[in-house]
Amino acid sequence: MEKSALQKERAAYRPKLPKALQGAVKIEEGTPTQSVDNKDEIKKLFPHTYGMPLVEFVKGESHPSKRLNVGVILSGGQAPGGHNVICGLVDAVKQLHPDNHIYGFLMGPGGLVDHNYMELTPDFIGEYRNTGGFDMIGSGRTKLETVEQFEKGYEILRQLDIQALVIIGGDDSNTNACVLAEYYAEKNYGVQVIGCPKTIDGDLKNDQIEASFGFDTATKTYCELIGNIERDSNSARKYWHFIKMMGRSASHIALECALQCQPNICIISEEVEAKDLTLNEIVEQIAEAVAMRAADGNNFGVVLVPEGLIEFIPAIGRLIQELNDLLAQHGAEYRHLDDEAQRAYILSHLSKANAATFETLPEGVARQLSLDRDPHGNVQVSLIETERLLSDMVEALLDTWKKEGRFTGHFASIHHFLGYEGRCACPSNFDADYCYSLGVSAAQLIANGKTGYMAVVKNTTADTDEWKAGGVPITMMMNIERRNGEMKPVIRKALVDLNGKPFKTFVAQRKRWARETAYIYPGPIQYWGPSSVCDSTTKTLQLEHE
Ligand code: FBP
Repeated sequence: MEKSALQKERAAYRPKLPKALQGAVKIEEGTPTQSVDNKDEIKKLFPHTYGMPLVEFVKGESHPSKRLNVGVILSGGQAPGGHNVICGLVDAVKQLHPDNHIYGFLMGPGGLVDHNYMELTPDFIGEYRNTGGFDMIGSGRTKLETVEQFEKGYEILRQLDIQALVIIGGDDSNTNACVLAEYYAEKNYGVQVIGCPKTIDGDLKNDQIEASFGFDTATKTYCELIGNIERDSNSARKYWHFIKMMGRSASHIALECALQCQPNICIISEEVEAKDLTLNEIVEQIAEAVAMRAADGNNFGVVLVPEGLIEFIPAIGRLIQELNDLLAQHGAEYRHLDDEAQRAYILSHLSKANAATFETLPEGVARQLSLDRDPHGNVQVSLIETERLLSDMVEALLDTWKKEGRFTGHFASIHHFLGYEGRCACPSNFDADYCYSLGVSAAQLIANGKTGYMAVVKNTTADTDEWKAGGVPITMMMNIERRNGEMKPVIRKALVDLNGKPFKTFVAQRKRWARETAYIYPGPIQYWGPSSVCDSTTKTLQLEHE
């Protein structure tokens, strides 16, 4: 692999570990836990993995460890730092016993089912230390959910004499990790399953998980680009930039970038839902800011739009719910019809109110909502051009206002989508350290015989030395939700908390940002230099832990 100068220097970086993980480790167990909701149902569904205690690692004495082999899977969307989780895992598992072997299943959970794997030797992983991407073993979105898949997986785990499997994924993948842990425990197969909290979206967090890895680096990457766009906009003074931000349902990424860059407008989907705003009301709010700035002679600006917005507009949300059920029950009947026939089929099967909403949507958006889902049943919001939809509607409204004499300025828009360009960035110091620590924690959970746990590292706003590592039972984070027309046990997704400090800090300033040009230019991620720059955490994390 040919390497850039940065890659060569970065390879030498030694991730910092919490004190408790720096030498021999012992485990401290807390009291039994309960799920966040639907306690009786979750307990019934997970009899072997429900109610286990929280665990924390503290300094201990070294004991000889029994030999074991470990498998690892990268699941779902890429997030900076995944390679470091694997490096931490491999280093720690090899330290437990030099004859231990670690196998990576290729291209996501599908690699386990289809028996595609490779051994991860120290030499091989050495090439990937502190690098972004998931290309070490690839990733995929195959959903592990059927007994046939679990049994196919078990075949290869037995063949390779693997006693523990680590699944590095988001909320859906960790939910499936827990189902798999329960199944293997029920069958007494002697295979432990451990999860690791990954996703740039930042929505896998709760009282036990402070942040999902990748959020720090991805948002820093986006902030550099937003800052550059803001400066361009303030230099040319002729464009309104509409920037769609990745992040699936939650608006954590958009909010973090707003806190760092102070754009003129940032829409928060969770607020749109809470205030029951319509698409027209959102458009009107943006147009008002455009008109207000134009009155000051500022015919330019920057708008951040979370990619999940469309699902949170209550009328569209209700439509999606009904379309999900329709797709689950009758998808096969209309999936292969031509566009026109499909539209007619859907319209004739929807309730009156939802059919009316469906009819108002541009054809491409309507098609996206009615058909394509990822394997976990999520609407593929990254593919919907919400930023264009909004700017077109703003333009139309401003045209009307112009005729009425209410708008005298000039409006020209440019569109961007910031998503994929942040998912494989070279991990920030925070993510490099955090991920390596998660990998070592996963190894320690395995060494201590745990299954159905997610590796966690807490106290992450303190110095790395003071971070606390341990594990949280996955069932503790679960509740029952409707998915693909069925009630299912799932990890509760963390949306932006409208009573939380990050949102409140944003609300306290947004009026000023809309009117003035209060941009901040964060610049690129720094890997060396003053700690205030290269070791800083996200604003979200800082505000949540103040
Ligand atoms: P995960 O939840 O798997 O981490 O995925 C994150 C994400 O980047 C979302 O923000 C985005 O909506 C989605 O993946 C895009 O999916 P794909 O990579 O399949 O296009």
